[in-house]
Amino acid sequence: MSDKTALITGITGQDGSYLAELLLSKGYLVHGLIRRSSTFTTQRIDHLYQDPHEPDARLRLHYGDLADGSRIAALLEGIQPDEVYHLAAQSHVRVSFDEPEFTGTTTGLGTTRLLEAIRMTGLPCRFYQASSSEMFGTTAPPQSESSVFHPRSPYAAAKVYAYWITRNYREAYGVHAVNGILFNHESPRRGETFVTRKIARAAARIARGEQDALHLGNLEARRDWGYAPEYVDAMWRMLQQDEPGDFVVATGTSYSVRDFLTFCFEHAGLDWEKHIRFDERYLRPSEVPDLVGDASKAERELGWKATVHAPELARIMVDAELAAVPAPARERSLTGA
Ligand code: NDP
Ligand code: GDR
Repeated sequence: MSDKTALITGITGQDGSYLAELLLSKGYLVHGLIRRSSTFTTQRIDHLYQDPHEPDARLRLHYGDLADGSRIAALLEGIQPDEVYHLAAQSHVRVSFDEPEFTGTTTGLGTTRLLEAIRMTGLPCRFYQASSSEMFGTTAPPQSESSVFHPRSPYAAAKVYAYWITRNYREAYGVHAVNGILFNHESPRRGETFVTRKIARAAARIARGEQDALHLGNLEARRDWGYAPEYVDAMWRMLQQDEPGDFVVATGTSYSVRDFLTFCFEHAGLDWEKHIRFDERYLRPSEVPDLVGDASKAERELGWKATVHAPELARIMVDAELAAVPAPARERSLTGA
């Protein structure tokens, strides 16, 4: 068991929740940064909750925001983490076209605020940056660590900035900082407005007779979809390396949105063509057509390889929706998300 201390930003998100589980299972003391909001946003980590009044609680949560650099510095000073996993971001590509400036200040500059806090406090901690396959944009597949970036959204542009500032702090100040360039990864904990969860959720609701139609945008985009619990293991492995580096994490396979739709609806015993409606609000002003990752460096140097591919992922997600307690539809069609 480890006696290390980790700080996770974005602990209430999909990846943060799986990573917190993984690190707690390894014996880490886990600190999480959460945003203050008028309602609780901790549903994905409520099962990990530990009474903070207990002196040996292994999960500790702190209020803070990526926009607030002095708060981040104060937290780092107090927590003295061995490892910082920076996962927090405005992570929705379509929403980033509506909120480009906000996306820049959180998804982009948020990384600088953390790195600068590490530099100023002089902490010898290791730093993980949640970089994204979206940075490759229109670069032809397969995409690897040496592929050219061509960001196609304010989100992707902010992630390219964050990627380079992470490398800059590594080169300029010797921070042990790594970029995990993760391709799409999904799970039953995926946010409801990302396409895989939206489809899996609708398939279950239609099968139960709770809704009839699902509105979607571009069905031709191709993505390399993996399973989130496997991907957080790759994050951890990256920070255990003696030398910091950058790693692509992917399955190496690609499927279209239409394929994923077929997998989910067939698994729920449905014909998707009877239920799908096109809605242009879900189109992006510029799209990323085809992502397929080459994760051979991660396999070689981290001993990591994906085992769950899109067809099985679709079954996992639909089964989780079918087993869940029915909830009201929450398609936020006004925002195009
Ligand atoms: P989610 O959208 O599920 O989670 C995002 C997290 O960031 C949430 O905990 C959210 O808090 C937090 N957050 C957002 N804005 C702020 C802010 N201003 N201050 C503090 N916290 C904030 O993302 P994922 O778990 O899917 O992804 C994790 C990271 O990995 C993100 O950076 C994403 O861009 C990146 N990534 C994801 C991939 C994927 O396929 N999932 C692929 C490649 C990269 P709250 O709960 O309060 O909203
Ligand atoms: P992505 O994921 O943009 O790849 O970013 P998303 O699931 O939003 O879109 C995937 C593809 O599906 C198409 N699409 C739709 N998308 C959404 N959200 N809603 C729809 O109704 C819809 N119809 C079709 C999209 O056009 C797109 O081509 C995710 C995020 O997690 C990022 O944070 C992360 O960096 C990347 O994955 C890798």
